[in-house]
Amino acid sequence: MRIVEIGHTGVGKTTYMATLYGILQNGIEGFGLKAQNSNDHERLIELAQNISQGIYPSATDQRREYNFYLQYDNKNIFPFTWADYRGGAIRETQDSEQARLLVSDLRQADGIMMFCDGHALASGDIRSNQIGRMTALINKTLPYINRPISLAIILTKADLVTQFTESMLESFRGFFTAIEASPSISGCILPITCGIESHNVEKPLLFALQVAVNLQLKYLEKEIAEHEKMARYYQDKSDSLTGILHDIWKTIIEEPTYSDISNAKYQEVYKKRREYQPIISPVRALNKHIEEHDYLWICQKK
Ligand SMILES: Nc1nc2c(ncn2[C@@H]2O[C@H](COP(=O)(O)OP(=O)(O)O)[C@@H](O)[C@H]2O)c(=O)[nH]1
Ligand SMILES: [Mg+2]
Repeated sequence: MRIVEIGHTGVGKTTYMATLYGILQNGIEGFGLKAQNSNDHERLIELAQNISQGIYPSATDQRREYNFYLQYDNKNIFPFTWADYRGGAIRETQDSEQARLLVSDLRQADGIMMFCDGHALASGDIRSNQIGRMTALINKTLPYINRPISLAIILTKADLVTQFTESMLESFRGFFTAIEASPSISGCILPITCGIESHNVEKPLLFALQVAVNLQLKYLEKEIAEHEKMARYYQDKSDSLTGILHDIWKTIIEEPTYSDISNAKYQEVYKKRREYQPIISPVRALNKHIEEHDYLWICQKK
């Protein structure tokens, strides 16, 4: 699973990722995040500890990629990659290396998190967020995406905003319309705070996860149905008179009988069901979590 975060410099991407990592060390709804690289782990934990004391990170100016394992019940469920872009990439010309990487990353993403400085937005400072450029970038990418993905718009520094109003969301209207019209893209917008007191930090991740995990479940269901169909097909064959004769002959020449093939297919079904079982309850937990909370706007595709 790949998450790409974009947003202008200084809006709070690194702060967010470190805070999230810190929170997830204790797990949420059974989910956890573990850096594959121990240096990343230490760096993120240190940043998270500082942020929780009100000490924010210094600016990053590089694209950084973090490789995590997503865990459930302390077991790795799948690898999880997180690309954190330096804000410059969204402003640069077509042929800059960073901008090229960003576009290709967006096309491969399972989840996009778009960061906007909520405080700047509330103060009517649209320019410092580069919302127009981000929207243009994403709109350029959407036609290449035909699988379910999530797009979470994160309004950072919510602690500095008394209230988010409808009119503050005006610059996102086009996005809402596009997502509502898309058959496969789920979207949401919500305010978050990172600092001594954090708020809503886990929600954008849970939202992205729900979309990705539901997709995985759907694939598995389809695979199980196909195996089951084949198993039944060979069982019916082996039950017929010609099938019985065929199987006797195959037994003599020591080759797989219809009955053997059918059994092998049933084994596959059994194996797939065991794969499927551990994801069911996490998905339920996520569904519950997402329904329970208030987003400024949310649109989920089933
Ligand atoms: N008050 C407040 N300030 C924040 C919050 N998140 C980030 N900041 C401030 O924004 C600055 C830039 O954050 P950073 O994560 O480096 O932004 P990035 O360039 O997008 O990675 C930080 O140094 C903080 O001063 C937040 O939730 N609340
Ligand atoms: Mg940063």
